[in-house]
Amino acid sequence: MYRTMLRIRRFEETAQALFIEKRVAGGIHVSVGQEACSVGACSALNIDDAVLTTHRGHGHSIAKGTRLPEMMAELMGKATGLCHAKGGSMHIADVSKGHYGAHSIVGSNMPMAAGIGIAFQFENKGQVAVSFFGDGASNQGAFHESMNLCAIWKLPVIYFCENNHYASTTQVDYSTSVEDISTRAQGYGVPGVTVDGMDVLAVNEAMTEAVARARRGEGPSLIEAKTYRFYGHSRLAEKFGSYRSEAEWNKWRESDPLIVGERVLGITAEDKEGHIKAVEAEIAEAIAFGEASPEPELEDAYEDLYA
Ligand SMILES: Cc1ncc(C[n+]2csc(CCOP(=O)(O)OP(=O)(O)O)c2C)c(N)n1
Repeated sequence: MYRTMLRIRRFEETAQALFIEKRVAGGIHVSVGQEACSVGACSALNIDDAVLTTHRGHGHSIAKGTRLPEMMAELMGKATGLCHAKGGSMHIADVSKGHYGAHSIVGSNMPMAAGIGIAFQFENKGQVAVSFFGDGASNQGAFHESMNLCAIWKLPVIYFCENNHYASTTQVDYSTSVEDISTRAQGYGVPGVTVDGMDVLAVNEAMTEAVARARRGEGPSLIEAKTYRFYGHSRLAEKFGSYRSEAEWNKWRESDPLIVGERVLGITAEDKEGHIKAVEAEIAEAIAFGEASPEPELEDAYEDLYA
């Protein structure tokens, strides 16, 4: 779990640096600070369970098992990218790993998870579908409509809210009618729980319970993980300043998921050094693969189209 959190951290910081150098194209939203959510949640899943992620989805993809080289190539707009350069950072998909796409329209992946939940229930193989979303997305109609349907049909769907306290620059206290988003589950007769989203084990424990419930045919759950993003909303937006204070930012840095992870997972200084070395090698390999890969051909634009 520690290695995967570190892998996500380094992948995203590297992708951000490459974005500054214009070697990564399009938009980029990093989830640095939220690694315990991705890893705690996905480590409770099997490869054939489904995840549907958001515009801030690199962490979920890596935690679900997506390989770094093809992911980096996708961000760099190369033909060898996971989606042949048609997705980029915000639309990564890797169905071979049960990753049914990063979706940039806020809230859009919740009804899709419900749809996959219907298929899973029909096939009856005990698979679950997980929708990751932010605090802002919990105010979307899609959240309420799809949770109601999942509840009445007892679909194996898990709603995983990463409450990082801001939707772009709008604070959750301003935009959201409840203190704990998990309490909204009560309105649909669904279990809801709030956990420390900086603690990978706390997240994993809540997720393991929700997965077991879904596999038993008892329907959906809502998990709210309270977390924080250490960088700005997107691209190179400021870390703090116009909409959040430096003091608040510093306070959350004390519970950096990697620091908490070292403690709760019992990582020694020697372990840490080994993990850092291994991850740096993986990142170097991913960059080299992306750099060496060809650009897509113009005629490739007509492939992968469905009507
Ligand atoms: C339906 C829709 N409205 C607005 C946007 C523009 N937008 C992109 S990300 C974002 C904020 C989302 O906040 P939240 O759901 O809390 O996720 P976070 O960015 O904090 O991970 C907005 C408003 C969008 N992509 N889709």
